[in-house]
Amino acid sequence: MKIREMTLRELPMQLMAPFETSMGVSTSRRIMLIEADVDGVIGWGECVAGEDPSYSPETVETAWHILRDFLWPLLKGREFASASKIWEMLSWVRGHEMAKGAIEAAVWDAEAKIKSIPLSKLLGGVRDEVPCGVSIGIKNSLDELSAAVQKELAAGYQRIKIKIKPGKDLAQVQRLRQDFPKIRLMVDANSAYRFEDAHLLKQLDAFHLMMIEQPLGWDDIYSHVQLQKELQTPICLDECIHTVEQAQAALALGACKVINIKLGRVGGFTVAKRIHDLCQKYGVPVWCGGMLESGIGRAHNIILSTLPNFTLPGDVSASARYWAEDIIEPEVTVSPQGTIRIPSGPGIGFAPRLERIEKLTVRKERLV
Ligand code: OSB
Ligand code: MG
Repeated sequence: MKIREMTLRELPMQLMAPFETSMGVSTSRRIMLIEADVDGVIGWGECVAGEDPSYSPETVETAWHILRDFLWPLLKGREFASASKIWEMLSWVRGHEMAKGAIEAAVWDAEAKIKSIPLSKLLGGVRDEVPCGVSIGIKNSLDELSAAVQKELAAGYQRIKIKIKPGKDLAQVQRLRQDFPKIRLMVDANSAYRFEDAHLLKQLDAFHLMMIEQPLGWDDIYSHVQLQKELQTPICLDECIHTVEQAQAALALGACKVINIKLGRVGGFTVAKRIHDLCQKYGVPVWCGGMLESGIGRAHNIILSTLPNFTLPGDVSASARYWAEDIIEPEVTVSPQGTIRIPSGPGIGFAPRLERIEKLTVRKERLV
């Protein structure tokens, strides 16, 4: 296989509602897409880098720069046997996982389309539907939060995650446990706490949370080891895990009992699968995280979630929760049981809506 050319695009898309986390408020996304022409077949990928470097050091601008100036020159004109070789071809570039993951995922889509099989089959997926949860942003009042949870439960979602930050934590969880005693509930702090807050985080043990996601520093595995010793609630790492080696360290040292895998954060399907396999060896379950993706990235997340150790509901939810109109056909929908069916068509199985994508595009660069 050879990548003949690739096209980068930027599409501004307005979110249905502002999404608040401990890092700030998002009202819109700069969606970045990649089309890779592999032997004449187009594969699609989405770069999940943010508008700012608050979640990870990468941004849309750094990803564009790295893709155009460094990753494309490493790929241009080179023959490779399968998409599983792309990660190694890019290894000269350190970090920049979101930039790498975008092109890597596009080539996986293209390979599955060349072979006329669903991408989930090419990857080794075992599910024909995946369980879904939702991630709910920080709200101004407890009533508003409770109503938001009620709405998602009514839609069928199997687990609720709420964002927390100092001052918006214990009272929020307490209220939800009072209103919904039995639901599968978890919290995500996006690194808003320090180890010195252990006394506060310990109080969360009373509420039977499934897990607490990324309470401490984004690159601080050591402090999570110390904190997990103090907590009954399982810690789930998100921001800390960019590589198989970091996953190995976290698992061996006991920094967490769950890992959230995001394709972009770990540089694509090859590393995502390796982390998945490693967690399985440790008996540690994984779930698929989200980055407020358009339908393209969402489709990749759904497919990743078909691997056997994705046993917990992920942050993979319906298009309509994010966008008035998505850029794929059909849009992603969730059943009343809180599941998404895996499409049976080749590749990602959702068709990019080319006309709409073209209309929304504000920047486009073809690399040949
Ligand atoms: O920490 O999981 C996170 C969104 C942007 C950046 C980081 C995170 C999130 C979410 C939203 O939680 C998940 C989604 O619904 O896509
Ligand atoms: Mg998270």
